[in-house]
Amino acid sequence: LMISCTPSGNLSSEAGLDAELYYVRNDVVNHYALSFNLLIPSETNNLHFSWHAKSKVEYKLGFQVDNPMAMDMPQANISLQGEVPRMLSVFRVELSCAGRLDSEVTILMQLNLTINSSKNITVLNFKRRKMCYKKLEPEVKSPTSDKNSSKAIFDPVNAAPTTSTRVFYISVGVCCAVIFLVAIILAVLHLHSMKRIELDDSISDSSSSQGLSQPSTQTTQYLRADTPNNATPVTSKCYPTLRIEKNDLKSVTLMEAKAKVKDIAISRERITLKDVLQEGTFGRIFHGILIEEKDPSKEKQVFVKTVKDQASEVQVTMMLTESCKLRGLHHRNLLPITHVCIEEGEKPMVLLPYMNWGNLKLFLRQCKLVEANNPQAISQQDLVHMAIQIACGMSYLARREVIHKDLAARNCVIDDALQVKITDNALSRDLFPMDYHCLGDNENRPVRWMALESLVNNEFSSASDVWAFGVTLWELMTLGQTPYVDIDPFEMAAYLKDGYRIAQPINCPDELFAVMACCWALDPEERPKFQQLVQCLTEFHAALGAYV
Ligand SMILES: *[C@@H]1O[C@H](CO)[C@@H](O)[C@H](O)[C@H]1NC(C)=O
Ligand SMILES: *[C@@H]1O[C@H](CO)[C@@H](O)[C@H](O)[C@H]1NC(C)=O
Ligand SMILES: *[C@@H]1O[C@H](CO)[C@@H](O)[C@H](O)[C@H]1NC(C)=O
Ligand SMILES: CC(=O)N[C@H]1CO[C@H](CO)[C@@H](O)[C@@H]1O
Repeated sequence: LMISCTPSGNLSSEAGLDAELYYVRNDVVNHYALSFNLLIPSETNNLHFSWHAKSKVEYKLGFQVDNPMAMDMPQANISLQGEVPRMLSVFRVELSCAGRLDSEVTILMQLNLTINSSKNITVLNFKRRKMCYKKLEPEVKSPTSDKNSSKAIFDPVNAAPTTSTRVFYISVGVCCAVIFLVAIILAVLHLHSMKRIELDDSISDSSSSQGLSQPSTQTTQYLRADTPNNATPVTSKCYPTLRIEKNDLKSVTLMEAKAKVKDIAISRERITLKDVLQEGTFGRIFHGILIEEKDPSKEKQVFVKTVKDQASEVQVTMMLTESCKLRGLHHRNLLPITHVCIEEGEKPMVLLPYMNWGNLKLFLRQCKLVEANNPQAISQQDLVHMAIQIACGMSYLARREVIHKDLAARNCVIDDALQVKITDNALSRDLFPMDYHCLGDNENRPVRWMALESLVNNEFSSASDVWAFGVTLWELMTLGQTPYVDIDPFEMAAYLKDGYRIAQPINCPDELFAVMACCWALDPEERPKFQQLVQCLTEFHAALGAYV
């Protein structure tokens, strides 16, 4: 008896690189192979198993998925009960995501074997994991990128009732894709002709306009890039178009960004993704589980920052670069990157230690909702305690001469002990688009958190971080409101120059507002240092305790 499968699920003949994984060979069960819980790439929809038996072996086949909402029950193209063929044969198991939610799904295939009609049953459990995503657009990719799986789906002989509806959706998807493709090609041609007239420089022109319409160099992603989701960045003047971010990154390439994090790279096998915590246009934060390298029975909870299919190379580069802002720093109020996963063919992932109440801004907003019914949900003293922790973390950064440049509640996280940690701003532009603006200079910046000298002269220092701390303190006291919400971002500099600042929040004590106002002194020299802020807030915190 022999049963084998390639780890990625592809047929070995087409993959070439994948070694065949033998589960049963010469009647011996390979329990080691069966213990693997292999991850299959999200674009792989079929597993192919090879098998044959020298004598009479009967089998029963069954499937289980742990999340039926995310994945339909797998379908095999052999009957669920029968005899193992005597000739070497291949059977296929179709794993299709339901497209209803984002989740990692564990699939169990159970094969019960009875040799020579004895009473002795051998139970083989094959485990696989696959990441399923909510379907936002018609499935375009699988029929084009994976010819074999599309053949299977379109095969009229094997077509089950459910596959006929899928055929319909896929046809619609293909039609949409073709229409989009034609539209994009026309647009690109139009752009070309316009630019030629303007620049009369066809060589550099063709490369730049190609870059705009096709952020990814891989042809398989091309169709995806044309979907409506991605159309907005192309037309919008602001982030996330290509050129702006290049500026931001000072032209770091993806290769360079990956090389910088090689030493903290880990294998994808060690990461299990659970719920999506936050989601933007191209980025996502998952709650994940990381298996310890030395002791696989030990697990650690992590945040996993990653990108979706439609993210461009520049967006990926930016996520990796920005994630490294606090790398290597150790302080109880800082949350630096711990690992990355940059395996070929997988979306890069950035791992940070988990904090169970998540993003501070979202947490504050949640408190605001709760506060309507329960005014004592979170006390002023708690909020001041959070501010002290942020000031402590920032004081450490200032001593190490690290300038954060984007301190805000959205770039902090919190846990159930009300412990607050400052983290980097990777993906924040995508997850909190309302907090970033570009002022015609193609750079997307947290305008409402920026000191005047940063806005006007692009000057950043610990003193400009102090300004942002003042705004963050205001965010805490207002439970996550947007500062300067009525001011046009273009007017911010003029408004600040004229001496206007955000108003004192209702219920915010004068002493506390005085602390914020000091942080917004026009002259950077006049602003308090973080060490002074820690001291002053600690005294205020103690005084609040005395009143209660
Ligand atoms: C295989 O056998 C086990 C135990 O005998 C049983 O619980 C399970 O349902 C069987 N699976 C299939 C697919 O028949
Ligand atoms: C099942 O599918 C595989 C691969 O697609 C094919 O080689 C095999 O002949 C099929 N088996 C049956 C019984 O249809
Ligand atoms: C069943 O199979 C196992 C191993 O294949 C063997 O150790 C055991 O003796 C068998 N039992 C019977 C009743 O045949
Ligand atoms: C294009 C391609 O990869 N075709 C393969 C599809 O699967 C069959 C077996 O079912 C192979 O023989 C083909 O080479």
